[in-house]
This record gives sequence, structure tokens and C-alpha cells, in this order.
Amino acid sequence: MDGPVGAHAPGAVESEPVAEARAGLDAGFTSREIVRGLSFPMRIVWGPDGYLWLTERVGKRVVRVRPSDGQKTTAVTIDEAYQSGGQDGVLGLALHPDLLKGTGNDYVYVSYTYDVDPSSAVSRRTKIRRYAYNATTKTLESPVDIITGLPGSDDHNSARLLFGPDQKLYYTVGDQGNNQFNRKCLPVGAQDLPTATEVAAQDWSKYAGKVLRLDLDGSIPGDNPQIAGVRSHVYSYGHRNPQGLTFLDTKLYAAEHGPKSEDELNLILPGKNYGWPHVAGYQDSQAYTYDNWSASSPTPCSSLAWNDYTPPSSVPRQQESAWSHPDFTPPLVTFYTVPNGYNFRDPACGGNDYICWPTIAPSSLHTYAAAPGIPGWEGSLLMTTLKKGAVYRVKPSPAGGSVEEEAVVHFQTTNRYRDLALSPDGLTVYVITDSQGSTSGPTGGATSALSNPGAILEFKYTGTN
Ligand SMILES: [Ca+2]
Ligand SMILES: [Ca+2]
Repeated sequence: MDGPVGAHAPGAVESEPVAEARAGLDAGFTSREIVRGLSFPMRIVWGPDGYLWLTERVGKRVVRVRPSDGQKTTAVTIDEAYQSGGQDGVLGLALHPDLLKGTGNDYVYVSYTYDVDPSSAVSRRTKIRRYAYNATTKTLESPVDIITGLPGSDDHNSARLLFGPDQKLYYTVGDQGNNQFNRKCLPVGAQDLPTATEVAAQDWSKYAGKVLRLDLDGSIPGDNPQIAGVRSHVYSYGHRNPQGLTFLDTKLYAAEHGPKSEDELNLILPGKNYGWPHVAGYQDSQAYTYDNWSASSPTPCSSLAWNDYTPPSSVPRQQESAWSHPDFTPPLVTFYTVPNGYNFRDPACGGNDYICWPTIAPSSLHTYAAAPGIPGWEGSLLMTTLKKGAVYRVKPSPAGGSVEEEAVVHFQTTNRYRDLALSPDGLTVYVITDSQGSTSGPTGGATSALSNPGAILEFKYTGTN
């Protein structure tokens, strides 16, 4: 293979830059910056009140932003949320589909990390809380914790919360960033499954690296899969950092960050095993080995220095081919698969190697269903990326088991795209950007000079449909 494959840039054209978005616009779109300076926006959802609803991860808030002028209103500040400067804080957001429909279900679901006992050393967990929306005061009130004690970390929380067409909540829990950097001596738990005893005790500590499915009150749905003989909230497992989750019709798709290569787009099926940490992407034994730092012997892991390329010889290395599982399910497509010997230290990134690794850092996943909407987009999946400052569009086959055509790259700017929302007519795409961080942007290389930090960018289709 000759390096990254699978995506191509469309004929991007420059159009009049509006405000400060300075987007490399696709033909037929205008762009503008609606607001900037948000505090690490994490999730954006179009609300039935015509406002954009967001979580601010570091700001520990849920806010509503008026798309016309960027006016921002705080719906709730969650003081209990724990934010360390890492990837924790106020995270997931899902609106009940009956919100403001007069059925009494004016509910908003929020996930966040918290400290179990603030009087001692931090012990971080994650909870999902339901609020009631008061349309008079425009605030969230009457909190009810529907599940507490989920794994929580300063890294790889994933934390995408989704209201499914089956009236269930879906929630992704990442591998917590274990087995790398300052968490290198903590084993990855993505293959660990809860026992019946743990489920009975409401011990959710095995939920790292999982996609969960919950009843709206937080209980375990009676039709969840039994995995290794136990029914729990676990819907699928073996995930690394699945920050993208969406339904296209009745099919559930997830996008997850790979290690140095092989970000994944997966079709999520109940009870299936997506391979991590034994397999990254396809089970091809190319450019990835499972190096289990916590099992270092005889030198204990705690006395080792982190190395992303060549671990010390005391760390056991496992080829992907050395592992097998009857429920292993490979991705539909990867971004990107590279061969053994691939040079992960591209000098173009000036030492900021990870920006040049053959990954795009998929940070969310959405379904494009509007018809008539943007021509050619119906039935696509839209994936925001942190590293390319782009929206990748991929079209699954009608059966869902494969990808029909190569990814198309839209709306590239020098930003880290965290999530997106669509207007009800499907003609406007609202993208939120990280407040800080590194990206390659449209021109390659690495930079931390973001064009629109902590912003909502609007890309509006003005062509004919
Ligand atoms: Ca996988
Ligand atoms: Ca692989």
C-alpha cells in the first residue's frame, strides 16, 4: 500500500470569506462564524426551539445559542462536574425527542465526570443525569441521576450520548486512555465483561471500552444482548475511543479513534467484539502490535519511561494474528491502514508526530437523511475530524455492511472539529471547534494556531436542490 488511501478532496473553491471563518468552501456553500470563545464545546444538537444546544466541557455548562446572532444563554451550570484540564468535564448531551412537544417529556440527558469523594484524592467516575427543561425560565432543573459510577478518566472518555429510535439511550465509554502516556501502567479493560455478581451489585467498573444501551431510567433493557452469559448495559465491546455514534435508519454506526493508524468506522451489532486492544482496525498484523505495558516483567511498568514507538523489551508485544475471538467484527473502513515499516515520524510535523500519523481523529458521527437536501448527501454519514479540520462524508451500502464509495472531505479549515448539528431542512451544517489543540488543517503539517477557537461555524448550502 502506498500510504493513506480512501479519501479525496472535492473541487474546493474559494468563495467570499464571511466573518472570520475563512473556510476553503465547497461549491454552493457559504460560511460564517456564529460565535467563538466557547469553553471547549463538546456536543452540539439542534433543539426544537430553534436554538443550538451545546455542552461546554471545561465550562461545565449546557448552553443554548441562537443561530442567527450567536446570543448565548446558560441552561445549567453543573458545579459538581470534575474538570482537571484533561478530557473530562461536561460531555454528552441528548434531547428527548418529545422535548417541547407537550407530552410531559421535556427531558434533556447530560453526562459528565465527577469526583466520588472530593475530600480525598480524586476518584473520577461518570454519570448520566436527566434534567427537565423549564421553557419559561429556559433552564434545566429537577436533576435525576439515571446512572452513576461509570468509568471516568482524564483521557478517552468517548462520551457520545444518543437517543435511539427504539426509545433507548446509547452511550459510549472509551478505554480511558489506559496503556499509554501517564496511564501506561493501567491495563486496557475493553475486553473485560461484567460478571452477574457485579451487575447485581451495580458495579459498572467493567464498562470501559464499551457501547452501552440503557432504558431511559438507567436500568438494563430486557432485550440487551447476553454476552458471556451475562446481560448488562453492554451492547458491544472491544472499543478504544468511540466518539462518534449515530443511527442511520435502524442501523447503529460508530466512529472511533485508532492508535497511530486505523481510525475506524464500525457497524455496531449487539454482543459483538470490536477487537481493541488486540486488534486495531483490520486484523492484518500491519503497523500495530498490542504492547501491554502493565504486564512488563521483570522490570515493573512503573519504572519505565513511555515510548510510543519501541517499548522496552520487558513489555510483552502481541501480533494481531496471535488473538482470535468468534465475535470479532472488523470495521467497515479505516482511516487509514498502512503497512509494516511505515514511517510514523514525518518531519513535516516538526516533532509533533501524532498530527502526521495516518489517522484523522474522528470526533463525531452523524446521519444525513434530508431529502431533498444537499444533492448527493442523502444516506451519508458525516464525521467531524480533529486533525484535518474537516467533515468526512461516507456513504454506507443500503444493507449497511460496507461502504459504497470513498470518503469526501468537506469544509476544511485550520481547526479541530469536535461535533456537528444539522438544521431541520438539512441545508445548514453547524460545526463546533475545540478551544485549543493541534491540527494539520487543510495544508498539512502541524499547528496550534487555530483559526476559530471554541467556535460554532455555519456552512449553509445555497445551491439548488
Ligand atoms: Ca476495532
Ligand atoms: Ca490492524
